[in-house]
Amino acid sequence: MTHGRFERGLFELYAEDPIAADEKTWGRRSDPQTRRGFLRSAGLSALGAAIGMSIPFSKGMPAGLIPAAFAATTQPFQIPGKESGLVVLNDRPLSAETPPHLLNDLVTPASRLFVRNNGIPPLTTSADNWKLEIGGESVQNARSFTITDLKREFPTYTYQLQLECGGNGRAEFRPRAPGNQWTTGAIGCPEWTGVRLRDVLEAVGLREDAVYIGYTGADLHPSGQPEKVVISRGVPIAKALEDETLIAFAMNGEAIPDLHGAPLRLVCGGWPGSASGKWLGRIDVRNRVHDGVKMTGKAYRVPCNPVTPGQNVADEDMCIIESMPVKSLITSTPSGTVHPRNTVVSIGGFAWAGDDSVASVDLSIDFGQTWTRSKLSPPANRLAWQRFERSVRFPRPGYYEVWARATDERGRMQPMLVPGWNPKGYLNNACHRIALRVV
Ligand SMILES: Nc1nc2c(c(=O)[nH]1)N[C@H]1C(S)=C(S)[C@@H](COP(=O)(O)O)O[C@H]1N2
Ligand SMILES: [Mo]
Repeated sequence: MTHGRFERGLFELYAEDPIAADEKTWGRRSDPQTRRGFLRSAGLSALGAAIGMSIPFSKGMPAGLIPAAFAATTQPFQIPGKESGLVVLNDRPLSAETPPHLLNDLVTPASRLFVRNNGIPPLTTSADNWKLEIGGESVQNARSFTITDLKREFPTYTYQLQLECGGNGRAEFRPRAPGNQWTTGAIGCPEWTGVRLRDVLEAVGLREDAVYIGYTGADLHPSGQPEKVVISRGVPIAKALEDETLIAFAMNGEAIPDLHGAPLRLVCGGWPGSASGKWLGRIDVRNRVHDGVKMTGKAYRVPCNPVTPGQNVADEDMCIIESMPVKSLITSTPSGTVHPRNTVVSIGGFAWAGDDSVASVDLSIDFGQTWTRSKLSPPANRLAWQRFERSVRFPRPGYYEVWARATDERGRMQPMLVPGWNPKGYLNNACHRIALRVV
């Protein structure tokens, strides 16, 4: 790069050291006087040169935001049963996320649903001899069910339910949080069919002191040691007894795919994906908060009170994540598309809000200076994501970003910047942004 004091390309700098690149563009982080939310003129010309065009609303670009045009592109890697566009974050155990534009279906197809394995999937996932044990200290009559028993003894329900990993968005935390560096793609909303956990729990009988359920799956620990449990999490009884909490045997009208927990999985929509146990072999009804693997310590917990980024937090000051926060994703248009001037671009996507529903989704094309309301559809059922849509006209040629911001029915809104740093990088519900060019 030949502009001003930029000896190196901004793309390269952003890829390698986003903080240094950000300082070059906006001014020093340590000097709030130079960071009033305006690009330095050297920064503006460098950004314009890197993007290859002018930025009509550059005056409104807030400091500290890495232009969406610099977002990482996808890599080709084929997972059986998955589309090639999925991005593999880890292969042992397998974790892969879905780029936003592959999530444009109202009901997420199996081929496009993210995968998060903590261990090695079981070798045999045949439904025929599968057993689900229900036990624990707060159950009256411990019992084992085959899948045929479940289908015969209880009514079957179908719900469309969101599944989002608690760590979705982790890649944006600074200081960096360890774990899979999910960007935006650890979310999906398939249709699940199964029996209600409530009906099964009522059949075995709960004791008065029941407070929590905990699942155990049939997957193997990455160490290969058979006695080691991979993950065993759960939810409070109130969540377990909700209509939509399912012991599912089908996804999108077919047997659950192996990677997603065949032949039986728990689905607790709106809560961290880790509450939805795959390859479900056992449910314990507990007389205390379930203390299985990855329920304790810092796993799937955030500081009970806000902390300084990078701060050490004691385990006893960490609280279990329950309902996920309000969030949205622009899925109609991949980041980086080019549009002829004067065309109207239809911007659409999905919004969701954990246990609650979404009240509105607003869009901005001028870096958040003004917002317009989109058309928002009701969910297919409680805990399903909601479609938003709006035709957008861009006033003149140049580089734009489209920002989407959802608000839930309780008035809670997505933040523009990455919220509440936490040691494990959970719950990043910052607004989704895409880059777009008009020529
Ligand atoms: N038995 C078992 N259940 C599990 C996991 C696992 O590794 N083993 N991963 C959990 C996590 S962290 C998430 S986010 C979801 C991912 O579900 P998916 O792979 O079907 O998308 O499954 C959850 N259930
Ligand atoms: Mo997860």
